[in-house]
Amino acid sequence: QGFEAQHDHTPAYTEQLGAALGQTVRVRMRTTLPVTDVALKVVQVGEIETLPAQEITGPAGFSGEGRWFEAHLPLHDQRVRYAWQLNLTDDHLNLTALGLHRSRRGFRSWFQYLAGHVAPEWAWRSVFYQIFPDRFRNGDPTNDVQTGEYIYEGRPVEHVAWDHPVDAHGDIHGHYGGDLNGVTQALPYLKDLGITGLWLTPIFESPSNHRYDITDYRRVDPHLGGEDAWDELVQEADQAGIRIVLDGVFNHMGNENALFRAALESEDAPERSLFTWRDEPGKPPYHSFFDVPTLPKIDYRNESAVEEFFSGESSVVRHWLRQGAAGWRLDVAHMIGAGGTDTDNLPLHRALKTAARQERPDAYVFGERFYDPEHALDGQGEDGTMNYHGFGLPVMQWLAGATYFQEPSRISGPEVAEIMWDAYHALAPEVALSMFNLLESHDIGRALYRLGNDRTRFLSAFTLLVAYPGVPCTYYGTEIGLSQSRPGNMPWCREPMPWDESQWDLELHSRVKALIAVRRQTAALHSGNLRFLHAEPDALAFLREITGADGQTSRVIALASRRTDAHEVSLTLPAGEWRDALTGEAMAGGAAILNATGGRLLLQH
Ligand code: ARE
Ligand code: CA
Repeated sequence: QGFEAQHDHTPAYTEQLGAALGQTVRVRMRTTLPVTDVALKVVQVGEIETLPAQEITGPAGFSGEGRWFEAHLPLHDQRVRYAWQLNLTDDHLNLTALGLHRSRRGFRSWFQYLAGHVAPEWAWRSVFYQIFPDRFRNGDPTNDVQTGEYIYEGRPVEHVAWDHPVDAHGDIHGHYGGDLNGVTQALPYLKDLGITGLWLTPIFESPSNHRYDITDYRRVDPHLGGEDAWDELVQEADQAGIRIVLDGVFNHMGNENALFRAALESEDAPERSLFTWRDEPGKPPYHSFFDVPTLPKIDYRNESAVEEFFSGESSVVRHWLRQGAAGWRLDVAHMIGAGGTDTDNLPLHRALKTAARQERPDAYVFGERFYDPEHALDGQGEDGTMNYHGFGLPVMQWLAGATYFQEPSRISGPEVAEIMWDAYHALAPEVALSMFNLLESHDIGRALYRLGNDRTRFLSAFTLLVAYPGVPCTYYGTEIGLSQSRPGNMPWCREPMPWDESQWDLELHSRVKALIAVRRQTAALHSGNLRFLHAEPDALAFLREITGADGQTSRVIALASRRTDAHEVSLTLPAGEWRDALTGEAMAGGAAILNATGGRLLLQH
């Protein structure tokens, strides 16, 4: 009671992340318990090895209490699980990622170290902005798709005026004319907002407005400004300190792609084996994404597909990293493969990642996975995944009282905290920090809309977004209050961005900007650990903490509520002086009653 013990991945406690297989890493723990001695327990093949820990002087400058112990963690496997054993006079306790316990708990709660996994740490410090190019900004009207310019899925495409809201025209056939020239023009705006990363949904030559049906993976769509617009964007973004992650559509290609055309032309075409063929009534004669005929599935049992997209000397993955992209988001990552199960296909994902890292050592590669991603996150494949399951979906279900399908869903604060905590500690810390966090996207309803266009509740959600472990990404237009005209997911969540500032929610914009600034300035939010402090049906709070090698500790508490009325929450703040990041209000550690409405961030340096 009242005793504590601490170990985590931060510099004071873990000498280094990403050390290579076969090396040894110094790990430390601190405790206020009256221990006689401390040991490190490491899972070795077939047994648990118990290694001695030496008492050491804590890092200079460390102001917290307790004695420090250090042990040498041997990296004998890609993932090493370990826990601390704290021996007392006639008893012992165990310290795992879940805290202090009398029993040693299951291995899933032990600390984990990934040998040789180099995380893209720049992404931890970044704030991303998702752009759906056709809808963000029209920088060059001369490259717009014209009405009737070509036929797609049996219907002529249409040019839609920018001020025309998305309706039936906005789906698939409607092109608003947004382009990369527009993104370049908006860089000062994005920089001012605090954005340092962009995720662009597909930009390669394609007939639809979403461009997930790629005709040519090596050409930037001329309707987006072509390669010239890309080169200019990359250069100017670099000047503005903004990196760009591209959308890799590798599970399927577009049915107008030359490879697929050739495969259709003759039964003997070598391209036939890039696809899988079938004969089922009512379905296309080949496997495709959700049986959509325009999206034939690529079969990676064919080595030439692996070469063309991933491993080859000038593969698509390598090509665009050479052209200035900073990483890849893998569309339907769980589907990309060679016909087997998702797990069978993991070696292919590792090959993709290896190629990307050879080309750019800090390339950020993350997969789109709506559900359980743990098996794919061992550090050798994807750096992280889109964090729908462990962040965006539960947070929004809690705040909105509905899933994004508008199904009612009663989920309370303690349940959300449990779902998030469970998803977090299942991953190695540097993987959890590389998860791509989002509240919304071009596939699911806009967060603001799902929250009844209520700015207060939205700011609660956004507070959680900037404070939670992982890489925060906000969807274009969210910051100025862009919403939807009717319920549902796509296409309603893809309204064009209004550039007439009289239509903006300027109050929202300044709050979002302030929260982004706090995220960018606060080390604990980039790479700190996570501990939930409090959860009640309408409110929750967690702590992020980092102790540097110099012993300096930085702490942040995020507090969020789903109520719109002034709403008080009782919390026990860790000792020391605290300051509200936005209002500057000072408060002392200990019992506190705080108004949680709209979300808050409290800081301690
Ligand atoms: C279009 C229309 C749809 C229509 C569909 C079928 O917009 O209204 O139902 O055609 O005719 C892209 C376009 C979409 C397009 C689709 C097919 O962006 O607009 O749909 O191609 O032409 C699941 C997958 C997830 C996937 C989503 C869409 O698991 O990986 O569905 N997301 C990626 C991209 C999409 C993209 C594609 C895949 C295809 O991000 O933008 O679509 O390349 C629940 C379900 C999930 C489902 C999720 C979201 O959670 O359980 O399985 O995700 O909802 O809908
Ligand atoms: Ca245009």
